Amino acid sequence: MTGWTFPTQDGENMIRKILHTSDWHIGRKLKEHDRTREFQKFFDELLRIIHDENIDALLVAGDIFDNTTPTVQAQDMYYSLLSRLVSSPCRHIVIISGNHDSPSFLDAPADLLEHCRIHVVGQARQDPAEEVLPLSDSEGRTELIVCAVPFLRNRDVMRADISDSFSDIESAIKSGIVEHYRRVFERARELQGDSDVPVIAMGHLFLQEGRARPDDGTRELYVGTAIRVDAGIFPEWLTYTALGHLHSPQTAGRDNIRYSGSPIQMGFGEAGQNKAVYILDLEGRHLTGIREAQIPEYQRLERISGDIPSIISQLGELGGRNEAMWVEVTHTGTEATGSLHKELSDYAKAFPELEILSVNSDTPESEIIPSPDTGGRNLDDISPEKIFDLLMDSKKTPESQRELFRRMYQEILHSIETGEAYQ
Ligand SMILES: [Mn+2]
Repeated sequence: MTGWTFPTQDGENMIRKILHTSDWHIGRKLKEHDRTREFQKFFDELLRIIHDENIDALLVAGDIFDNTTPTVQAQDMYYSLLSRLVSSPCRHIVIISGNHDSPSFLDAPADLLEHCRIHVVGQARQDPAEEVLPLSDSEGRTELIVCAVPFLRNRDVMRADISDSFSDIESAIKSGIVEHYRRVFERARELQGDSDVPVIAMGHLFLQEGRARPDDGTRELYVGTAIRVDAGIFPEWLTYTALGHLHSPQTAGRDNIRYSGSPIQMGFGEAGQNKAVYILDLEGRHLTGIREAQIPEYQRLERISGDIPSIISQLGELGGRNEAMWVEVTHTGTEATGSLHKELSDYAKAFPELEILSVNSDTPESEIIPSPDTGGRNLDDISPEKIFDLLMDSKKTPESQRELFRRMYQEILHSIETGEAYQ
């Protein structure tokens, strides 16, 4: 406890613990399935951690909502959470917008929320220095400086004088982002001076060093391009950088530059993956530890694939666990799959806890409708019924399905011959 001269001598109001989270995507659905229960459970867990750990400041690095026009229910969840946070030990809450958010929607209640120590930066400020927030303790002394840089849209960084000097739009945008952050850090450094106040950066962007996974719900930052900037834009003197946008928890470039990732699995691509929030331990401006607090999987997601017998046996195995789960099925076999979703769902009714959310096919078109092997004979010399049998041979249609398909095929032939199909 020595060497602290600012903001307090006794250290009573010092910032000791910060919680970093992002990419909540409130209101997100999975294949049209509501996820309210999962959000509620995550918010309960977040509040529990804040109370148990005595968190001083909460940072939410963008993608608060899943879309720019949140439903009434999504807004209700957001404001209920904020009101619970106001009566928590957390003294400062900083929220920035992500690429999924509407900046103006987030900003609308900002003045009111400011009175509750909730600081929102939705729209990028004309003067980037205004995104630097000096946050005060109860005595009015600055105890934490947060660089709250929201997701930067093209229009926020494309100044006419910048774009003219660049041959391509991508370098112009990149350069605009770098310049924006540079001005933010210049201001933060000036505010910090030689005090012991920690400076934390926030951003919602794609760093060169970051990793996205397929189907993890991370939307491309810019249509047609994926602009990534170097982690080097965050200067070494920053205490920590709290990022949003990538959905798995990870470091980016340096140990104290991190993406917390989304707290719930965004898609089946993330089934079974680690979800977390980060807890930072601080002493003055020094980071003394980063801990990962695991967020449980509130809705089990399972992916299975194979041909129909394999899918059935895997469903039976999963169903036997008597555990609530959502399943994504990918059919990779060559059997006919016309009503597979319905058939599998009927089968899964035996397991009330198991719900099939989607059935896809990975089988190439050529395998679904291969050319029948006619042994070199001209198709005109073979009856349509025989051609159909050859087709089922090359598709390896199980014997049990063939009689039904033959009858259906007969009906089609009949309707073509009688012209009924064209009525
Ligand atoms: Mn996101």
